[in-house]
Amino acid sequence: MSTDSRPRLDVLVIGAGFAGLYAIHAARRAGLDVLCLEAGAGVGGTWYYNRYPGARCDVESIDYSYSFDEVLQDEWEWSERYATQPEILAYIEYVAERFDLLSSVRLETRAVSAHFDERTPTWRVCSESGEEFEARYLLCATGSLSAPNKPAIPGVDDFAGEVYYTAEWPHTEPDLAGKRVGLIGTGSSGIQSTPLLAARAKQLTVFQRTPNYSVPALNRNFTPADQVRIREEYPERRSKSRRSGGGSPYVAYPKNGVDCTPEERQAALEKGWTTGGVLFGKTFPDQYVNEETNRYAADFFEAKIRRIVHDPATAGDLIPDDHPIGTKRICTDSGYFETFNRDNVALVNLRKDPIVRITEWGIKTEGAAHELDVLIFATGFDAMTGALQRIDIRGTGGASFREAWREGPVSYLGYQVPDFPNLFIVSGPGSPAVLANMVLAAEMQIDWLLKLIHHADETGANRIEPRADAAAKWTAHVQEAADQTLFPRANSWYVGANIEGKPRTFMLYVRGLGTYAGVCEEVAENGYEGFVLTSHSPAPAH
Ligand code: NA7
Repeated sequence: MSTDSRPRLDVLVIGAGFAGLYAIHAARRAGLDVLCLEAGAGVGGTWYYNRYPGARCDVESIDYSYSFDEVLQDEWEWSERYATQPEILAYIEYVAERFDLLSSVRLETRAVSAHFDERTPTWRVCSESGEEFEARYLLCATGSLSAPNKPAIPGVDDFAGEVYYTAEWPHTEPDLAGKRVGLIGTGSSGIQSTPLLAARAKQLTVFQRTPNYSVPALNRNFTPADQVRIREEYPERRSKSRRSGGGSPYVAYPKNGVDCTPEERQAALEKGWTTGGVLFGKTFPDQYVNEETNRYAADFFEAKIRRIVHDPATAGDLIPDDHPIGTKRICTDSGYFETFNRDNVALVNLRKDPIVRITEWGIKTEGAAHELDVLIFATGFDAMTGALQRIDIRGTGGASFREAWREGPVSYLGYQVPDFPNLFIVSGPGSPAVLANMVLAAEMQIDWLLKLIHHADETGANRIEPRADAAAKWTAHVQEAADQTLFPRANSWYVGANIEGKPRTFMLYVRGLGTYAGVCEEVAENGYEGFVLTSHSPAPAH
């Protein structure tokens, strides 16, 4: 096939979420010709789709925002400590317009295949409608939590009422007034939506398979004085965040939990709880590595929940006992546990009373028939690998990407996979991804990758790939780093446990953003060690 008619881009980005949009901006700034394919009808990625009631980010808004432009940072005002999905989406759309990013985005263009042509060497990407794109480099910003998990519960298609997925929430808000609503799933999406669904519906029944740890977000509106303070503190805040583990400017209590007196420990946990947010999960530096410290935090949590939830049996059902606190992403909520004190809310513990099947009229569990008008699935995602695996990616010699990750994702630094030259992944397995502030992490990764491309261009190389041994070593290191913590104990999506048949490997780099950025910097300083940069003359077109 001739390549003459097809414009050849420098960089083709897949996905116009936070990462993909920044990639457009940064690539342009680097003088590269860039285009981005986005399956949705608008930009925003995960924040475009997850518009369910109560959807918010659990990273503070002033941290979960771009840092690449100080003027942008200065002119945008977040209204709340934890922004709602509409405000985050409005921000993303604002940035897209302000930097004219939309002119490089093809909306409603789902990439379905990507094949590497060794002769040129370029990537040829095909959209669902059959359109083809060709680029020297393919940058997958496909998201960590973007491929919805739709569990095949028996009878799932039989239900005659309304069905919604939190990850594909309709643009027109469903009217739940007077309706009996069933909610399956008690991860972050289920926990955030529960209080609002309960307030809108006649009756809400929450079907819980595994109880989850959730701490009060303690969200609040920012005052004008906050806005001044935020601007004053921003430079320092950003620089601390980049060096931190989680991409936010917080430090743990200065002492390990096991070295504290009981009073000191209690006070530190109380401070974490009343500060609000996910950082309760990291109150002590040893909380993720030491079972004893983790237990203190879990016991503290349990006492709080027993005080909030009036019915002791319901409280008991809501308290996790299957994983150390924080080893599944801790949730943050605004009145989740309190909602179970309402007369119109019921909890079904699926461990005691499992679902037999979904029927035309609702959900039949072993012990009861739950008649419903609306069924909502907050059942999460085929996280980290799902979005990439849904594209038919072929590398050198026709190597299949799905096959390459059949036993778990292998990558070098989370960026590249052997046999898939010139393909880069942002926020993928092997990177800190969702264990850190995704926006700062994506900026860091994209800046780093563009420097690598620049280096290749400067040295006349047109093919970049990782050494197989470097990828194997990094992948083993990611697992070993996790094995030194309590993280692998949880049946979380971090290990793929939420998807049947998915290989169990720990997919995220637990040592944090600052450490990861340092490793990447060192690799670059050492001449991009572990990467192979070569020059291939394009073969003449036929
Ligand atoms: P999560 O955290 O993966 O939660 C999904 C929930 O759905 C969880 O409670 C699951 O139970 C439940 N689930 C999944 N499949 C089933 C079936 N078949 N039956 C019953 N219950 C089921 O996804 P979220 O969208 O809430 O949050 C994802 C991330 O977004 C979150 O970590 C934050 O980082 C933001 P399980 O625990 O697997 O037993």
